Amino acid sequence: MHGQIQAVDNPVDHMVTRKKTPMQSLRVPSLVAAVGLMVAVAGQHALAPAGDTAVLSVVPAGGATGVDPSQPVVIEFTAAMEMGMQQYAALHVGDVTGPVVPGTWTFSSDARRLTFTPAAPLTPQTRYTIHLGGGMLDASGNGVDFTSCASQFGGQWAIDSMMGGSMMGGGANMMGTGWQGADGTYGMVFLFTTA
Ligand SMILES: [Cu+2]
Repeated sequence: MHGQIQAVDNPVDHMVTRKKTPMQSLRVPSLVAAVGLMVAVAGQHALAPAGDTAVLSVVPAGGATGVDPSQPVVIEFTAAMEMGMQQYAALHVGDVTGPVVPGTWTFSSDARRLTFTPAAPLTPQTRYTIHLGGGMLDASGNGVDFTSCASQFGGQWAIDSMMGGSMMGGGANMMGTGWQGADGTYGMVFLFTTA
C-alpha cells in the first residue's frame, strides 16, 4: 500500500484546504476517491471533512525530550469522539514507520480523553512517535480539526512521503480509511524522546 498514493500538496496547503468546503478541498487523486467510495459502500467510514472538534492537548507534545518513560501518553479532544476511534491512534518506536508499541488506547467515559497504556514500560533514551489518524471522527461523525496540533503541540502532518517504507507492527495498515483524512494526509505525528 505504501507509496502508491502521491501527496498532492504540502503541509501548509493542507492547513489552508481544511477550511474549505468538501468539494473545494477534494484535491486528492481519483484513486483515493475511489477507495473512499468503496469503503463507504462497504458500510464503513467515508472520508469526512473536519468539523468543529479539535485536539485540546497532546502529552507529551511533539519535540518533547527527557520524557519520563512511565508518563502516560494522553490526547484530549474538545468534544466527544466516536466509539472505536482509539483504533486510529498508535505509538511507534522511532518514526511513524517504526514498529507499533504494544498496549491499549482507552477513552475516558466522556470520550474526550484518550490514554495509552503500554504493555511494558517505554524504553529510556528512545525516540517515539505518536500517530493520530487523519480520518478520526467525533461523536457527530465529523472529522477532527488537527490544525492546533501543528500550531500548539509540536505535531507534524503525516504526509505521504513520511509514510514511505513498510509499516511495521503486526501488519497494521495506517494508510487506509480512518488513518487517512479528507485532506489526503495520514493525520498527525508527534515525536518525543524519553529520559
Ligand atoms: Cu502509525
